[in-house]
Amino acid sequence: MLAQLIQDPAKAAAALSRAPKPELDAYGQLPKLASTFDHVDGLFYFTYAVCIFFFVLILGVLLFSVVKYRRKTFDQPPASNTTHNTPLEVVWTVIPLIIVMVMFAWGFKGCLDMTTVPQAASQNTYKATAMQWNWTFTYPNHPVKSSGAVWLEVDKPAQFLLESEDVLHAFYIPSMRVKRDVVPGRYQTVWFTPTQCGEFHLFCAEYCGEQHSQMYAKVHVVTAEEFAKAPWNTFDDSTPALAAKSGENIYKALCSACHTVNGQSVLAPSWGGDKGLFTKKDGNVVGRARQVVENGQAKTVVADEAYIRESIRMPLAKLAADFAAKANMNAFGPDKLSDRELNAVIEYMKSLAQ
Ligand code: HEC
Ligand SMILES: [Cu+2]
Repeated sequence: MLAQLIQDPAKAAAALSRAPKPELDAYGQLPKLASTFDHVDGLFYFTYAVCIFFFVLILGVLLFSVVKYRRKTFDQPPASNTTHNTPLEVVWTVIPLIIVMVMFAWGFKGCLDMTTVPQAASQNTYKATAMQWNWTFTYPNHPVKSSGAVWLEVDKPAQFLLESEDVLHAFYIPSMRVKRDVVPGRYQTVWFTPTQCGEFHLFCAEYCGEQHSQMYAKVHVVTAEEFAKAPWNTFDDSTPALAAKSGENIYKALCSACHTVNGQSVLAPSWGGDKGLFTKKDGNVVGRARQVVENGQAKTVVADEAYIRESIRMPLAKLAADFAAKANMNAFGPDKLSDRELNAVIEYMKSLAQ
């Protein structure tokens, strides 16, 4: 949300610095970054050139005629009485028809190639799950998922199965010429081969609610060597400090669209500041009192681990009183946030205690 970005200049700066800066070629164009370029860019420039050619031609003839054949006196007779010219009309119908047929055939072939998944891609299938307002990725042969970023191996065809948890979204990687709607209740597929290492943007290209503009993820294209190290697998809860760090990463990927940690409760209760979930008392971290609504009844509870766990697994059980009327949080079940990940998030919340 814009207001939130403005209130938080650090977040705004981070969002801006996330824009990838690929090298442009001599014509100021992107180099070929994915297999899909062959089907999209040539046709795009062809259409563009045809449009410019006819724009100049038609406007030129028009301007020329307006000047040359304009009426110079009121009683000037028409220069010609011609009303039809059959050969001319056939020509200006047939030539555009041929051009449009060429565009159609070219586009249709590209469309077929882009929707026919080759075997190599289907053997390297990712799952991308869209939900308001983030992306989560499941990898072909790896148990650990990632949110907010995905890693691909360069020169290896990849297929994405696209699913939505809630509303219509769209999977859009402009620099790879990839775009497909993500429709709730069905799987969509899309495939491509990234051909250059780098960092690219994945956007949601279907307006899907308040935080739609923040629904983006990073696409990392890396070498096979780098990929084998599973760079997305950064989860580590071996010490409380590492768990808090891992919890922060989860927060950034899944929760920061609504929750802040700086004490500002704009879209959802903040986890930090003087209204945070935990506070320090005699050197111990303890839960703060929370005003909640349970079954329509207002009550006060202590924000302990049990309350927080319930708020994440079953957000509707007890609603934070200030947000009871706009409680829009999705439940994060064990399939989306494992128990260890949930504990890491709680560890992070505790690290925010003041
Ligand atoms: C779509 C926006 C949204 C997202 C994303 C979201 N939340 Fe929430 N959350 C809310 C709202 C709104 C409330 C207040 C209403 C309620 O209690 O359910 C809330 C309440 C909570 C509470 C209770 C807070 C309190 O002060 O009593 C916790 C804990 C919580 N969320 C944790 C999480 C975690 C962990 C994540 C990420 C894994 C997350 N939320 C993602 C909107 C969101
Ligand atoms: Cu979306």
